[in-house]
Amino acid sequence: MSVEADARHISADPRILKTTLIQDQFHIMALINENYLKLKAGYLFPEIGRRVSAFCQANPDAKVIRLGIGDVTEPLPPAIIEAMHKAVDEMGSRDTFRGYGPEQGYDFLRNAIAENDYKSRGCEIAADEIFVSDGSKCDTGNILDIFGLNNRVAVQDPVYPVYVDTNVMVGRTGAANDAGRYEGLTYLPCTAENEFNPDLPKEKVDMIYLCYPNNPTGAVASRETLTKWVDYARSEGAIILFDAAYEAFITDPEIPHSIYEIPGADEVAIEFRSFSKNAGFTGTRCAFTVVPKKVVGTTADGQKQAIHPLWNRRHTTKFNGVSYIIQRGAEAVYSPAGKEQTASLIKFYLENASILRNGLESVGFEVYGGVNAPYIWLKTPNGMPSWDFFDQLLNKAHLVGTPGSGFGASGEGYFRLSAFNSRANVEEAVVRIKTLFGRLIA
Ligand code: PL4
Repeated sequence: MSVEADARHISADPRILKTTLIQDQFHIMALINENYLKLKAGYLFPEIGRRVSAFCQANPDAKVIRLGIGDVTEPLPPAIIEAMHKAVDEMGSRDTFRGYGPEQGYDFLRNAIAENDYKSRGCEIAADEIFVSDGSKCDTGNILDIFGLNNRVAVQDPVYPVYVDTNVMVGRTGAANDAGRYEGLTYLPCTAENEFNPDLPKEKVDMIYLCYPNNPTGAVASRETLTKWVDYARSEGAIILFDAAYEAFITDPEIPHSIYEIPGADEVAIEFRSFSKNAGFTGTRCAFTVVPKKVVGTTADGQKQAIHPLWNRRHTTKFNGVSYIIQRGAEAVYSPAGKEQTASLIKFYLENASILRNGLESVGFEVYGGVNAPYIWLKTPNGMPSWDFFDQLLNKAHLVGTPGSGFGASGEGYFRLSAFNSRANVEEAVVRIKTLFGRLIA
């Protein structure tokens, strides 16, 4: 008998025996991660892309305006381009060439972030608590590597789908029900009735994703709201995963830009930030995650364990750093010229949001968001299902948006429009909306 076969026969664990028998039956094929089979349909954004491509193929003359996926349209600001050009030149000379950089990011960028995003707002975040990465999408998914599977996780509903899908992938959930909600997750409904700010969970949860300014609803969290969450996390031993990808769009001076503006948050919160939307890096890729050294979890036997070294270990083992050229570009976001130029980019997109909001309101839509966020969240007419509204808008006005149900069950009956587009396209979109809908409310 071979060593492998022998090992199979001596296993006392019936699950192992079952597994090996199945492997025998299928000629010892590699087993898959079956959690992926629990995922409902495709990932939202490729699904929108698929439907739009099919429409464009069938209607090649249609001038489709895309307000669906939140992707920037305006070029990188000149200060950033200049810094990147300089960095390219450095890479072309033996004296200044760089190979692998520190996985956590170059000090020049980590220091600039600590100084400008945190110290300037009174938050004591040290440069070595900042981990530079190639995107918040990856970071919000990858962070799950360092947490136990038995944690109870709460998500806002509707929500950026990455949080839910990555929890399904790692095996923290059961199957989805007909509404698309996965067994094992705690959903926190965000609707017009609660002004898109959910109540605290009724059951104890261990990890909570919060996204402010919110994708998709455009809601923001006041100091009071954030304090409520920080207090909850501190009293329940929970950790908040705070996604602030749209922080730069906050216009209300009373709204905190970072969760660390709340006392005690640096003991319970991890914050995700991105250069994608403030500086136009969606195609260039640069972001960062803040893991304060004071944030702790526990081992199964109750020992306290800091999260920072775990994330440092994960990041340095599975990631090889963002390109030097890109990090120099990100550093330039904090230069005087970079600050001015990125501020005018944000102003431009917020003006787009205002044009969309006004246009929709003028024909009677109930509209939210778009003031401290680049997303408009509207109620579909007469409670129309959100994918039906998507089809109607695409077929009759050649406009693409994102169906609210794609963000979660509580998003049904809502629809998201993105303000990331050229001014001409946004104005044309409003004309088409007015033509298609006339006045909804007489
Ligand atoms: C489509 C709350 C957009 N293919 O660019 P990153 O990775 O630094 O940031 C991604 C991200 C992180 N956190 C929040 C976000 O909303 C996003 C980007 N979301 C959208 O339309 O909702 C782009 C989506 C992209 C994706 O799958 O992320």
